[in-house]
Amino acid sequence: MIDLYYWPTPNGHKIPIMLEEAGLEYRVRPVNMLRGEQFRPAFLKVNPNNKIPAIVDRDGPGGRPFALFESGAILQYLAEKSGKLMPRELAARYTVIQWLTFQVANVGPMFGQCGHFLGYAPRKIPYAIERYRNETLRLYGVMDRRLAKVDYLAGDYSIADVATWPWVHVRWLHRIDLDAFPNVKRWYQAIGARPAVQRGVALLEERMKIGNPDAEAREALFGRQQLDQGRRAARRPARGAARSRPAGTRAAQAARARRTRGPGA
Ligand SMILES: N[C@@H](CCC(=O)N[C@@H](CS)C(=O)NCC(=O)O)C(=O)O
Repeated sequence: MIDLYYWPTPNGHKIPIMLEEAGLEYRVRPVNMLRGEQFRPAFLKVNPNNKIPAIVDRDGPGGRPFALFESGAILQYLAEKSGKLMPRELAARYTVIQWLTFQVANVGPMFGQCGHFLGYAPRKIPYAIERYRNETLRLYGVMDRRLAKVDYLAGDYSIADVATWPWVHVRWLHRIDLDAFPNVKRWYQAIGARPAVQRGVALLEERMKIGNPDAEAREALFGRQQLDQGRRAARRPARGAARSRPAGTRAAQAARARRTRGPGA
């Protein structure tokens, strides 16, 4: 049994898709990052970087529980554990790792910043929007040229595709027209037709909220809690944080912990 610490976002989606593809048993531990649950002490023990996704494999190496964060590491672990979506042969294996790293080091951060400045920033900053949207378009171009030559990023369907697909899935936030990238479009549709992908991306779908954060979400995602992981938030509220509802205080966090099921709750 694998505990999946999760919230429905592109980085989150990668892991239930892989768990479904691999046929591994898992249970969901929602971490509502819009309400600051990523700062709960029980979750910080699993991921000190206060981000989803993370897992605890109750039957890890040596039969002991094993905690893991960073989606790229989790995907590799699940591929090794299941023997799925990662070839054994050295060159093919490193081609997968190369395109997986391309996702975690390029697609995730650049698309993420593009989405931030288009959909989350409190004011529109043309330089930042142009910079990150251009990078996003450039990366779409790299993928489109690659996918003109091969069916999937690393040749055969692999964890590199599982990592990348959820970011193309939310392309509306980045104002991307897939018709401009026909090979990415073909790839996106082929992967989206897989039942495991459809099951994975449907997990907690009803709670998915991308862009347009309310004051409490803005404080949790970009406020002072990010600097002190919720420890000193009661003393020094972030500028612009919600004033009517002290989202970052320990008391508010404790009240939410009682109301909401999640890690350690
Ligand atoms: N490099 C990390 C990125 C994870 C990440 O950015 N997660 C976001 C959601 S997509 C998150 O948990 N944000 C909450 C926070 O930053 O407090 C990975 O690939 O796992």
